[in-house]
Amino acid sequence: MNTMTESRNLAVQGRQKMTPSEAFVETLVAQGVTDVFGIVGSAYMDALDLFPQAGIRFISVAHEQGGGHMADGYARVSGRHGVCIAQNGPGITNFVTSTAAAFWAHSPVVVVTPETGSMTLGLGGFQETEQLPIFSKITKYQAHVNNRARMAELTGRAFDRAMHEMGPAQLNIPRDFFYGDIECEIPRPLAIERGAGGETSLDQAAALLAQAQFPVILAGGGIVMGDTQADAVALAELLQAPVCASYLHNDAFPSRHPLWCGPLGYQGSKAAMKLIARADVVLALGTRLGPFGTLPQHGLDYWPKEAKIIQIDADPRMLGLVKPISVGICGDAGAAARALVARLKGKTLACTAKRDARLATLRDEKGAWESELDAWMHEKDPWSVEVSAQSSHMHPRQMLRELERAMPDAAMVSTDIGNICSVSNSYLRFERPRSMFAAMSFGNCGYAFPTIVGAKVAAMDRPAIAYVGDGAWGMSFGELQTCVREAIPVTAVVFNNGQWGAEKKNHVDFYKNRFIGVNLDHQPSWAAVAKAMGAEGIRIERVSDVGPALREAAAAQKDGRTTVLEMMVTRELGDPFRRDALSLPVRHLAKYKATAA
Ligand SMILES: Cc1ncc(C[n+]2csc(CCOP(=O)(O)OP(=O)(O)O)c2C)c(N)n1
Ligand SMILES: [Mg+2]
Repeated sequence: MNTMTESRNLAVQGRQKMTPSEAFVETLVAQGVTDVFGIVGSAYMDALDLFPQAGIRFISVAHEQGGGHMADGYARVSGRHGVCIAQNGPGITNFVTSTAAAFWAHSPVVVVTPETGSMTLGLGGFQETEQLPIFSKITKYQAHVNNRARMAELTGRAFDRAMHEMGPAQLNIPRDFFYGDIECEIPRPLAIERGAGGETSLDQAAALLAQAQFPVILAGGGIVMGDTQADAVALAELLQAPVCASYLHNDAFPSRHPLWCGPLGYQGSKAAMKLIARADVVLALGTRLGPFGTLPQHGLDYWPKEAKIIQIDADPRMLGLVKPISVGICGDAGAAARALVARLKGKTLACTAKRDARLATLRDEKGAWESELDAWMHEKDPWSVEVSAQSSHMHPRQMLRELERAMPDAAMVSTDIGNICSVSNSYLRFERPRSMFAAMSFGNCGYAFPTIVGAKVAAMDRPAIAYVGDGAWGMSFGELQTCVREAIPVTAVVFNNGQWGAEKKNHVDFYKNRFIGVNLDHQPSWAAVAKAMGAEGIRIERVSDVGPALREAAAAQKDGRTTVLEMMVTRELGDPFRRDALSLPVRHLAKYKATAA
């Protein structure tokens, strides 16, 4: 899963005298760290000075938030730690959003947060803020170096906990503690293997599956993070069970596999929803069953309320948290899948009798959904029809279908959180895990671009493509500087619809088109901006140009070139995000009556 065994030999062995900076850097070496994202700062300069000899590349970014997302993308594609570091105070507060995003993406990011000096803490000196409370709810573990002699121990623990608990760990270091003489031993990584779960609950799950007439597997992020897709495939094939992907984990199961139905959730696959709605037993494999990911969609309230649910998750706190379950298994998705296969192999399975009918339903539903997508050229609500009729630009859905068709093999795709990015969920299919890097449950605009930059650093041989709305692009395009400066070639596909579309959709549906703050007028030409920043920039007006442009941009990555494809699309908008959470406006005060529903 990682390269720690090789790197173990590179770090110094045995107890000896060193400086805390050396102890910190050597512990990074022991943990296999080769890349650190951040912005230079005096707070940790003594340690930074050692990076080149330690074999660690410092990737200098444009904004710390971008650096944090890069660490996240790096971790998500490699399964190894992503590491970011910055100046105490403002550099560190810039990490907040990216740390929260990594928390909900379950990424083992280590956020190194040098702090104001221990001798002036509390005096209101320069660049001072309490750095632990800020991150307390968005990290799995916080290490505070309370004594310089503990630098190596606490650094090692932060790295271990990030991996064990699958989420960000903070390492907070008073800046004066980098200096001095200490004596210590560099700790080696503590690898802890996860098991399949309790024997009794695995037996219960196997019994339920053996009796199931219409079992459906819901494949989650645990399969991706555990690099265990083959085990999920083996279990699905044994049961001949349709497989849905959990929301934004389209890469949990190979999309060309006949049992694959597509993703559930916002802008997901109708085939997946219709299949799971018929299940009498659902095996939720490596998923927390997050509430947003199973909301009704396309008018379908598909969650099978009568079905028996078996949930497998590595975090016991997620079991039965959101959906009632019949059996909860705290275990590794792959190990649990293998344990279930071992229990079920050779047994009489009730679902075998109905296999042909089930597979026929699966084929029919998938066929129907593909035909519907093929025919779904544009959005059909009156507002969308009106705005697109006035426009010569591309329909977003047509453009997304072309991107899908041109997607290079082994591509890594990150997606942002706008309307078009969300619609893309229907058009993103992958054959291998660690390929889709969506903004996940934190859902912050500005996630996709820096995340794909980090992913590229971890997998330079794979095409790296970010889908980004123009609003979110305005937040994140600064990292083009990083691509150019650090020679990290990626492709950004920017959807220029001249609006914060996802939010505008709420104005259309709930506020009678009273648009406030949603139009992005007077935008620059993003293609021209890209060129001015030293990247390629291409403005795409026609659907027929979309595929060739994507292929060319992906190929240009091999020559070290970053490309921004500015897609000129209409202002039409797909279904909204939060129909569940908005109400029509009620106004009691006379002054505001005109805005009542
Ligand atoms: C950091 C942040 N700010 C605000 C929001 C609220 N928000 C969600 S989607 C969205 C609009 C996105 O617009 P754009 O990126 O242009 O994509 P489009 O919806 O137009 O496709 C906004 C503002 C958010 N999710 N994250
Ligand atoms: Mg937009």
